[in-house]
Amino acid sequence: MRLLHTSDWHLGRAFHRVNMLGAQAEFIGHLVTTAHEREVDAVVVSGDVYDRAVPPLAAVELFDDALHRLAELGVPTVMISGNHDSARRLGVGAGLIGRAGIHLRTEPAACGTPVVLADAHGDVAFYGLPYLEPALVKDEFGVEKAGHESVLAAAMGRVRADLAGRAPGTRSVVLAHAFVTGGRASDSERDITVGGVAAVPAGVFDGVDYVALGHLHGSQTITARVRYSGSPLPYSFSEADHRKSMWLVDLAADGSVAAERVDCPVPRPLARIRGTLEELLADPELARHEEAWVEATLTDPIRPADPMARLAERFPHALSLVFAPERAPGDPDASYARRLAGRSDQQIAQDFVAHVRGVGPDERELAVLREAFDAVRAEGAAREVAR
Ligand SMILES: [Mn+2]
Repeated sequence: MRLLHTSDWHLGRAFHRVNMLGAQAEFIGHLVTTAHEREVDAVVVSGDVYDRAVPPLAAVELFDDALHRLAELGVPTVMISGNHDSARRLGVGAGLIGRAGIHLRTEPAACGTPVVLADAHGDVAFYGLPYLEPALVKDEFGVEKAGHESVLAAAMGRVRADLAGRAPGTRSVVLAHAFVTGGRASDSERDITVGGVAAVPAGVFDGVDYVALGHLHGSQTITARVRYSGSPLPYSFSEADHRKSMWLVDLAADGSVAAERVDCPVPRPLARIRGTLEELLADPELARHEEAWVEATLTDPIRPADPMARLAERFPHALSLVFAPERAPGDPDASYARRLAGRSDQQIAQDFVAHVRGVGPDERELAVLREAFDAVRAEGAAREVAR
C-alpha cells in the first residue's frame, strides 16, 4: 500500500506580512496531483490542518476545496486534529465527510477504532490519534499523572489491543501529533510542554508498521518507521534551511517500509542575511537573495535611518529586520529579543528568578513554575474546547 504523508498545513497562517493562502492552495494542488500521478492508495494528514481554532473564512473555503478534490480523486484520506486545530470544530460533519472517503479523527475516545483500508495483500488499519492535551484527556485514558507520554502510551495501548484482535498479518499505520524525542523544533510550532516535558520517546509507538507524525515543522526521520513530514510551507525564518516535502511511503505485504521524499512547491526561497546595512546593500555575494523573502540582521552600532525602506530597494521581499548591534560578548545591553530567542517560557521565568534573586529556583520552586505554566496552558485549551 502506498501512502502520502503530510501534516501542519496551518491553513490561514501568514508568513510575516505575506498572506500564504495562494501558496497553500498551490500546495493542495500539488498534493492532489502527486496522489494521482504516483498512484497513492491513501493520504494521511497528521494534524494542524488550520492555524487556529477559529480560522478565517478563506482558510475554511480552501479546506472545503481540498476535501472536494480529495473526494473526487477517490483516494481515501485520514486526517487528525493538531494542537492548533479546534478538534470540536474540525470534527463537525466528520460523519458525512467520512462517507466521501475522508476520515477525520478528532475524538480521543476513538483512538482504538481504526479506518480499515485494504490492498491486494490484505487489511491496513489506520489509527488516528488526534493531538492529546494531557490535562483534558487524562480521565478518558484513566491516567493519574497527566503528561504527554502517559496519555499517548494509554492511547497506544488501545491501538495494540484493537490490532491484537484483528486477522494475523493486518498491517497498521498510526497518525499522531506530538513531540517525539530526537525531533528538532523550529520557531513556528506552538509549545506543548507539560510538566516541563514536551517530548515522548519513539518507543511509545512500538508495534505498528508506520507512524505518520505531525507537529514539528521540519521533515525528520526518527526511525525508518517513525517520521515527520514537516509543514509544506515555511512559517518562520528559522526554517530557512528546511526542504519542505511529503513522505511517499510504500508499505509492503510484510509490513516493511520504504519512504521517498516528495518536494513541495517553493513559493519563494528564504534567506537570513547579516551585516551592517551598507554591507548588505553592497555585498555582491547577496545578489542571489534579491528575490528571496529576507530576514536581515543589522549589526550597525547605531540604528540607521529608515532601514526597511533602504533594504527593500535591493531586497523587495524583505520581511523581517533584527537589530543586533555588534558589541562585546556578554554585554547586558544585547537586545531583549536576542536574549529571549530560543528559550521556552519556563526557561525565561527560571532565568528571571535567577536574575532578580541571584540564585535560580530550587526543585520545589521549579515544580511551582511548571504547575503554573501547565495550568495556564490547560485553561487555554479548555477554553478552546468550550467555545
Ligand atoms: Mn504545527
